Amino acid sequence: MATDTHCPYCSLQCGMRLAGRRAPEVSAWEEFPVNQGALCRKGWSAAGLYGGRERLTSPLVRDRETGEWSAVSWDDALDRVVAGIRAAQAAKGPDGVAVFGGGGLTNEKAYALGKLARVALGTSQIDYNGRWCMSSAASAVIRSFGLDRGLPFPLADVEEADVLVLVGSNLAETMPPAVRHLDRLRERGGRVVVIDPRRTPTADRADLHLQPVPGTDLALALGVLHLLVAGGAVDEAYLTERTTGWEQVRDSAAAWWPERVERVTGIDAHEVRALAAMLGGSPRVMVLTARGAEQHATGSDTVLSWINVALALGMVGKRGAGYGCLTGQGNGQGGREHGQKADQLPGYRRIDDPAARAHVAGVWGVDPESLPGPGRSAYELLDALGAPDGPSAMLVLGSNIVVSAPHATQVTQRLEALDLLVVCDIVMSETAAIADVVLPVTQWAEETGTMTNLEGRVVLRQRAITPPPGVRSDLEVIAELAARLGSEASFPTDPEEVFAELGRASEGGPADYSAITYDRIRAEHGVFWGGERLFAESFAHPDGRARMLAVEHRGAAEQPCPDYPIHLTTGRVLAQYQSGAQTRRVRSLPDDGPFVELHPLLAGRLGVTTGEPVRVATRRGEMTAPARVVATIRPDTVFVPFHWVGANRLTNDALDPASRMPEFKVCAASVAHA
Ligand SMILES: Nc1nc2c(c(=O)[nH]1)N[C@H]1C(S)=C(S)[C@@H](COP(=O)(O)OP(=O)(O)OC[C@H]3O[C@@H](n4cnc5c(=O)[nH]c(N)nc54)[C@H](O)[C@@H]3O)O[C@H]1N2
Ligand SMILES: Nc1nc2c(c(=O)[nH]1)N[C@H]1C(S)=C(S)[C@@H](COP(=O)(O)OP(=O)(O)OC[C@H]3O[C@@H](n4cnc5c(=O)[nH]c(N)nc54)[C@H](O)[C@@H]3O)O[C@H]1N2
Ligand code: SF4
Ligand SMILES: [Mo]
Repeated sequence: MATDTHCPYCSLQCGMRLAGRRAPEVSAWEEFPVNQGALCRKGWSAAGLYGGRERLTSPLVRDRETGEWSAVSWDDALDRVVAGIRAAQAAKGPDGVAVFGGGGLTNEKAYALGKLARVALGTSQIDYNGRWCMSSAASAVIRSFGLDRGLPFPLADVEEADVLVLVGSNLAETMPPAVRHLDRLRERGGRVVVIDPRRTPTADRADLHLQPVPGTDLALALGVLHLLVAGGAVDEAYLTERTTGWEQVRDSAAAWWPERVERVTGIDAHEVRALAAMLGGSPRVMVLTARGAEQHATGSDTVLSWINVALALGMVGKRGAGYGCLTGQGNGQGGREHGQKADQLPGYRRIDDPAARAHVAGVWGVDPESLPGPGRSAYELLDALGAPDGPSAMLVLGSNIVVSAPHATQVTQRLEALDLLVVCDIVMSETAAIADVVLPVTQWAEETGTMTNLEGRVVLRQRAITPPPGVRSDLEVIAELAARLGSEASFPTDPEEVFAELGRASEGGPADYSAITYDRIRAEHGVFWGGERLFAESFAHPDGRARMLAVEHRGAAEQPCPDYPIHLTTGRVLAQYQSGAQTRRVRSLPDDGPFVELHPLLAGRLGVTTGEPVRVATRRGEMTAPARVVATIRPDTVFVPFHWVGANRLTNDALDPASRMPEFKVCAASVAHA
């Protein structure tokens, strides 16, 4: 018998069927609407996650002097964790212990983790890797629309657009089954625009590909807006009826004539004009941003600038048009709604809102006064570890920080400065490898729980196979820790029970799950929170209007200079996922290690050819990897994938002031033949 479930990886959460009791066999689940049976090669090979030998099946503790690991019982491991937490809190108060979560965790886990932090540990110091993913888009849409749901419409609406603008998305490699929507749109006569410093497989499918200098998307948006105003293409009636702030936004674009845009972005003025003409003349324009536009110290302003373009055209709320952010991690959406974020309580409530505190404290059966306030954001939290006023113990669930954090060498030193690092994982990730205690947990096909996909559709991953002996679920680990810490609040371990509690805690909040049940999800192929389409009639601000906010181009935090003359950008390849902790262990996926993508002109200057070692250095560190010489990248830019240790030794930890997103997508580098 086969079980209907979803892929262990990205935010498309493709439906799949699993059969086989010991090791799962993946087959298509044609009826699930988002992917209609299609999977990318990571999905097809997901059964390889059971690569046996590398799976952790016993709690492990590491001797700090010898570095040796020994297997211990769960009781001993948990006692050691609780003793370490107590010591940290005795020395530093409740905030002496930190919690770091992940956007790949189910809603139930994210919720339980936030509750563990606020109730059982009493710490404000919790945040998660979603801060490095879509936080810039989230902060922008909360300010402009008043509510954050990645796509405020089903993904298939893409097919109805006349022009689709993808700003910094390589979805042909990052969510391949979504490509069919692009193909259908073009079959209908619609056009696709891709804005990316590289001509990616996604850009190969575009009618117009603009290749900006990394970090200049905001200037391009201002230039487009300038031309829309000049050409009389803005929708004045919509702006009057549905928005506030248009005059300031219009004025902010006044000085962005195409030749100035060309100087800043490196995109020919005639291409800027072509884009504006295409947008101004189309009844349905849809703008989608992804990490290329967002992972910058100016990421949230960049998203605002593209939202302003969509609003000026009167598109937001119109079917087959508008603005959306393509989330990334499996539960990138739900993971940011239920309280593992430093400033947040379940239901996307704010932790500094007295009414929200009272409601959630009521569900948890605790005094609202006992709940801590907002804590540090992900990078700031990691940067404070081991500092006099920072946490000295940390619990990690669902992130491989050593590989994926910016300025990773420094972050790794901070992790090593902790008195206690505890990692719950499936495998010995690079972060687990420097922990004091590693707790082996169940994964994906071995457990049940909900995920919220990129469209805000809550889906159900169902247990299909029996976990190996020796592992426990994250929910069980959280509950055990809470009990040992003497918490009086209840921590259920049955996912459906946790989901029902999450529903009550989220009730009345911006992301209200109270009407969603496992049975409804099964019956309806997922349930959208807030409804299928948002903003058709009004926005989520009290006056129902969208806020247009004027933003200025600032550019990358680190500009090229004689010592570091090249732009470095980072991102993904199709066959690997994130820090690679999971996919590098799937034997049927290619694991060729990192590479440096560079243009023939640059390669010629350096005297390197494909396969030869290239050294890339920035103010923070260096790495060497084989060259991949391709004509598809800007000659002033190099690209390194971050699925292996290396890329993040180089990246800049400059943060966006609103979202606290690090600038993963651009810094200044020197490149040489190694
Ligand atoms: N294969 C695979 N798929 C994945 C993942 C994975 O690790 N592997 N991870 C998932 C997750 S968590 C996420 S967040 C998504 C990410 O999905 P995407 O955002 O599509 O992926 P990235 O490769 O990070 O970045 C997209 C593109 O941004 C471009 N870019 C770099 N700098 C700039 C810039 O300044 N401006 C513009 N306009 N573009 C720029 C890069 O060249 C790259 O092609 O993918 C999800 N899907
Ligand atoms: N240079 C550069 N760096 C980046 C990016 C970039 O574009 N460039 N992108 C950023 C983005 S968008 C993201 S999302 C991050 C992602 O980077 P990470 O936060 O490192 O994410 P993963 O590699 O998915 O790590 C998940 C870890 O949790 C484990 N795990 C999986 N499922 C579970 C579970 O259910 N429970 C527990 N306890 N563990 C589990 C996995 O084995 C793995 O070790 O990287 C960021 N870093
Ligand atoms: S696109 Fe994403 S969810 Fe779908 S099979 Fe690939 S990794 Fe899995
Ligand atoms: Mo992400």
